[in-house]
Amino acid sequence: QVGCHQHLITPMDLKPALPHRDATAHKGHTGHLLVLAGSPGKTGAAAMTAMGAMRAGAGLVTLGVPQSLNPVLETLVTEAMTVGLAQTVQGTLDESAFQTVQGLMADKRCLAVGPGLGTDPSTGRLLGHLIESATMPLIVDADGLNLIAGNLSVLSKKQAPMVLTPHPGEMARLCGLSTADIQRDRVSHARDFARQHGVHLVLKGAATVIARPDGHVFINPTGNPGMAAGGMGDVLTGLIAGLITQGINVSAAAQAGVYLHGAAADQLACSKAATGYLATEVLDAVPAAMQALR
Ligand code: NPW
Ligand code: AMP
Ligand code: MG
Repeated sequence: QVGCHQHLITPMDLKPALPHRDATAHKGHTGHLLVLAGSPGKTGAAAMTAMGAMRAGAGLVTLGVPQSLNPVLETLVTEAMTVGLAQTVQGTLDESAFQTVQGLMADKRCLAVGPGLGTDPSTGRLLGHLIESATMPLIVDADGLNLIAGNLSVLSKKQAPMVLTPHPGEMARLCGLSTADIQRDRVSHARDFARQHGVHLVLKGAATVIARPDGHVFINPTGNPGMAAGGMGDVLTGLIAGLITQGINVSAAAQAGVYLHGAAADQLACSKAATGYLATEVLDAVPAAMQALR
């Protein structure tokens, strides 16, 4: 215990929560995730989110991207399936993709939205429709957070559990404060937001704070400054979504995803170098980090 209703995450807590796999398991049992991500210049974020879920053990991943980017994603991600969706003139996802996305959601266990998505208002309206209609857990990151920052009332319309994964800059936009304000009292800001909006709030950065809707807070001990590099957060979104997809509860998935992400990066900081390792290398290190926890 690190204070009233604050808990430092330990491997002992996570071990029983990790997804269990029967000897007879097949990919129809291990869950199917839908990821909506990417815009021109930000295809890597979409690819790393999809791969994060596969590295966490999700059975199937479908990645929905603006249609002009589909050929790029088909090449970038081998194991995930991709779908090209209606796009705006700027090449970001368009509100008119909603009907197609609704069809795609039918057999999914989780929906992850936001990495590299861009902040076009039409994409924002699409996200609003998704929050209102999704009946499976929904994780929102990066530009998905920037899109809801001016319209937090949409969170009261959700039907399903939601996980929000802001870095301090995104949290500042969500709260209408400065990054310095957020960093001064990370726990209070995370807890207050989670309680007020009934979401699981993952406030990233050194000692990531995970706040549940009931106000309970978990602090992550893994991770290192080598993670201050592009793409790291996109990998985390995929990990948490991939764990939820395998059927573990949303709070446990958020804690385990954050812990494993940091543990994989710590392994690289030891075996490779303190800085300069890549987000895609963290992806590759995740299965061993998970094995070490079992
Ligand atoms: P400051 O300067 O301190 O006030 P942005 P982004 C703050 C995609 N990507 N501790 C800091 O604010 C993402 O998915 C695509 C403290 C900083 O200047 C998004 O969709 C990639 N402060 C989009 O790009 C790879 C922190 O936030 C500001 C902090 C934009 O995302 C890259 C920057 O945040 C990227 O993932 C910390 N730990 N962390 C690809 N290959 O496709 C952040 N801040 O303006 O939200 O920009 O995070 O790069
Ligand atoms: P993003 O800014 O969305 O790419 O996310 C960055 C990821 O790297 C988050 O999971 C952060 O918690 C992690 N990270 C960044 N800097 C550090 C640090 N100094 N110590 C530990 N983790 C970090
Ligand atoms: Mg990010």
